[in-house]
Amino acid sequence: MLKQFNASEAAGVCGLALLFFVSGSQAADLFKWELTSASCDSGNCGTGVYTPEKTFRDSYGGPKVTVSGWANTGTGDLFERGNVARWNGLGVKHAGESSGSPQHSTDNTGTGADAGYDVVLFESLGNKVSLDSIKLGWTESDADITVLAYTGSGDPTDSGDADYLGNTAYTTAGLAAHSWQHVGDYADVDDRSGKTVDISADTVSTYSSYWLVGAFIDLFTPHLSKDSVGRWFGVGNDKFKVYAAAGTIDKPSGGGNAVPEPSSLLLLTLGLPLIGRRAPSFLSSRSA
Ligand SMILES: [Ca+2]
Ligand SMILES: [Ca+2]
Ligand SMILES: [Ca+2]
Repeated sequence: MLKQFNASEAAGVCGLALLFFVSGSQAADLFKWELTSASCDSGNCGTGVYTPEKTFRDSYGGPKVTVSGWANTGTGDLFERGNVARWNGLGVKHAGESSGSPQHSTDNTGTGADAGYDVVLFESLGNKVSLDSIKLGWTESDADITVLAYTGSGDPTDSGDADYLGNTAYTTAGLAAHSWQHVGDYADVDDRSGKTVDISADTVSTYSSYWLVGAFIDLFTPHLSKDSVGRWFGVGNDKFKVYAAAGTIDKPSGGGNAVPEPSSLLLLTLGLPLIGRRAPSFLSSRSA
C-alpha cells in the first residue's frame, strides 16, 4: 500500500533528493593526480629515473594522466620535449640541460644550455578535466608558476597534429595560434599552505584534456611585479617539483574545447545561486 505524503513530508523528500543529486554530482566529479611511486601506472617512476613521460592513476579511480616535460628550447622559442623524473614531485630535464640540482627540477634558472622555461604537460587519458589546485613537493628559494589550458580540438601530444606542442612557440602569439589559454600566474607557491595553490577561480568554465604547469614566464605578468596581496613575480629563480594536481572531471567525452561545468549548469538550471564554485580539492576530502 502506497504511503501518502503530506505537503511538508513531500517537500522534505524532494529537498533530500535534490541535495543527494547535487552533492553526488559534485563528489563524482573530483580527481586527484598525485605524481608518486604509489600511483605510478607506467613509465619507470623510480626515484630520479628520467623518461620521456610517465603515467599515473587518479586517486579516486578516474582518468589516468600522462605527464611529460617540455621547455622553450627549440628554435624560435618552440617547445621541445625533454625528460621527466620523480622525486618529491616531478622535475623536468629539458633538452641539453644538466641533471644536477637545481636544473633537475621544473625551473627557469640557469645559463647557456641550462636556460629555458620548463613546463609539465598533463594529458588526461579519460574525460576532460578542470584543474582546481596544484601542489608542489620539493622547492628551493622561490616557486612562481604559470598555468595554461589547451582549448582547441586537436592533440598537442601528436607530432602529426597541427597543434603539436613541438610546433608551438612559447610566446603569446605562438600560444594563441595553437589554442593555449593562459589560466594564470601564481607567485610564491612554496610559501603557501601545503605548497598548494587554489586556481579554481581562474578555471570556472575551462575543461581540457591538456594542461601546462610551468616555472613562471613573464609573458602575461611582468617580471618584478606584485600580485593583489603583494607577492612578487620574478623569472630566473623558480625551481620546484610538481607533486599533484586536482580538480573536477567533465562528464561528456570529446575534444579539448572549454565547456561550462555540469554542476554549475545544474545549479543554474535549478535556479539556485552559485555559492562558491567548489572547494579546493587538497583542502577538502572527497565526500562520497
Ligand atoms: Ca629543469
Ligand atoms: Ca634550467
Ligand atoms: Ca620567481
